[in-house]
Amino acid sequence: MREELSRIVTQAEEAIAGAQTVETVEELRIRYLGKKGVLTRVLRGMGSLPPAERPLVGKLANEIKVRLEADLAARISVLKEKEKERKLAAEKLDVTLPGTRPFLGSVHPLTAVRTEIEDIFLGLGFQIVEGPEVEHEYYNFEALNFPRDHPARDMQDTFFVSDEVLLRTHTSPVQVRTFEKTAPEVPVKIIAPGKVYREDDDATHSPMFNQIEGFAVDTRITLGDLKGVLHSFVRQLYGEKTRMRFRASFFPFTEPSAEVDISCVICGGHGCRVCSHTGWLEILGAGMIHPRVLEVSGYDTEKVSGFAFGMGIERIAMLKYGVDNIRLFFDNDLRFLQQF
Ligand code: 2NL
Repeated sequence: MREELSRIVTQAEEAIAGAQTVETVEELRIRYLGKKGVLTRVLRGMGSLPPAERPLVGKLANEIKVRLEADLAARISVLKEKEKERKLAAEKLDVTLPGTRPFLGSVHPLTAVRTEIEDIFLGLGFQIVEGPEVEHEYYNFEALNFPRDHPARDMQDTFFVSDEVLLRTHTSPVQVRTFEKTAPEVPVKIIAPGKVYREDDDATHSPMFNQIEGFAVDTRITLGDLKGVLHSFVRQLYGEKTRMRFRASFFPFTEPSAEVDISCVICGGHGCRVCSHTGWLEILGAGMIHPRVLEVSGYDTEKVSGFAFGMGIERIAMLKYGVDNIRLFFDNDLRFLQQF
């Protein structure tokens, strides 16, 4: 019986040492030490031993039990340790490896230019106001002193939604709406950026484009204020050396009206292809707000006057970045957009 027991110990210890998982160790515990296990089965045969040997074998069996239990526990802790190391190895991370570069978008050139223009006018004390793109004819034309038979009102130039509803052709309606709300309070200094729509489509005209208009109404606003504000604007946008000139022009909503040129940003005024060898580039239109426009909106033109100006953001961006086709801004070709 002693021999049998020692064979069992050798067998069990071999099996425990070879166990690769905690589950296998638990199975071995049941196989050798369980109620129906190998050791129990052997001890059941103790009855056939001479009574003098029984306590010795009993003591031996108990020692084996303690020994195997220690073996099992030791094996489990070795396996758990190994498992921990395996997990750590799997989680190993080389923080010095170069990362995968994330795909970053960029600001659209029109948005960049719009933001730049907005920031300049915010710095000059203007507030930004937005308004609807679908407008009533009254705000787009009537309140702005467009005669009933003005060609701009024609279906060929304006997208009509219904008889009296249209897609705004400029952002001036935003200003008229602001006048209505604030008149006769002064001062008001507002810029209105946003999309406008005209039946126009070629390399420099798109049926949808972005405009920024601005105006100031106060007591004693003069053409000098307009020139000062615009000169400050063009120098901030294009550089301190930029020169500016006013050419007499006509808009139904301003009197007097002017087209504003700057010295060519490409050749500095010497003459080149971009400025058609004139040295000048037209960048905006402006004027003193027509008294009728102010009166319609509730201002007393004996007491207040105002200036207004408007520019196309695409045109400014085309000159700034040397882009010769307006459609490039709307095609969303990444080869174009990634250059900004
Ligand atoms: C241009 C010219 C201009 C205005 C816009 C304006 C607005 C009101 C009253 C008077 Cl509510 N004027 N806006 C004035 C002069 C010129 O835009 O060439 N835009 C692209």
